[in-house]
Amino acid sequence: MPQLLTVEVLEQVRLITLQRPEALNALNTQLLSELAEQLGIAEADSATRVVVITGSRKAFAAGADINEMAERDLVGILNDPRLAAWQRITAFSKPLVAAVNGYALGGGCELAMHADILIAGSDARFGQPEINLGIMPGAGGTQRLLRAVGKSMAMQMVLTGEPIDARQAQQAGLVSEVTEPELTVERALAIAQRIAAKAPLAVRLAKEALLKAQDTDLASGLRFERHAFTLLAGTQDRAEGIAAFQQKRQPRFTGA
Ligand code: DAK
Repeated sequence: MPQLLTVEVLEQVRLITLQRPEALNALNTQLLSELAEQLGIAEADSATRVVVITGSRKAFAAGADINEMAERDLVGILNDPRLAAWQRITAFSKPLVAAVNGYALGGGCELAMHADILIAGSDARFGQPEINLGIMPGAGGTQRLLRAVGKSMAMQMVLTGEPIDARQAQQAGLVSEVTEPELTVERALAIAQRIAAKAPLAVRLAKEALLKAQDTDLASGLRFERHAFTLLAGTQDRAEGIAAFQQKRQPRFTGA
């Protein structure tokens, strides 16, 4: 049973809420492991189409647990069990939506950037303050942030450690929508439910193709897109989608 997060199954959407309020959801090994485990369960459950992850009104997550980090020397970091958890989070193949209120700092910002879609409350703060601790981002913060907000803003955020607010994050392209803080989860769930009604294999391949755009050259990305597009021609859901359009009715996608 997870102890530092809760999971609600809302038909085809799972809502994971980080619950470590006494440390502003700082990602200690236990919380990160529970999160990775729950994503594994969601991955394996064919009824789950989309996952939404959120924190509290005050903090999505205030970073890695600094007290835990203080106990790790170089060898401890090399053998850090959290690395495996981060890899499992990165490998999650279904759509992941983050509903971010309050602080998303350090590893918390990096976790939010693992999401495919970010919805932020107007009070959200995104930052990579590791430089203030004499370290630097270690869970993709330099790579994903630069791709999300561009070089100049990423450099400013990582080198000064100063966060940006929700509006700046939206202008830079890090988040797609800004809501009133009390509506962030609701909006994220509504988006998740919309995606959940689509053909799962098309969603999965579209996600994979979009992520390829971040880490490959254009020709390879286009080749992947063509292969993925062609693969979908073999699915029943494609036939259903086209038939539903022609018969002027809603499609019923099954994932086959
Ligand atoms: N770790 C542990 N405890 C934390 C914490 C954190 N990151 N952030 C907050 N807390 C705790 C505080 O210590 C405090 O606990 P008590 O003193 O009450 O026991 C409680 O949460 C409430 O925090 P504050 O009293 O400080 O609350 P404020 O509203 O005054 O300030 C704040 C909120 C978010 C501005 C402040 O708490 C803060 O600056 N927190 C630290 C933020 C930070 O520096 N984050 C980056 C951490 S480094 C890696 C993967 C990941 C990483 C590295 C490597 N690999 C896979 C290799 C990531 C590194 C990081 O994230």
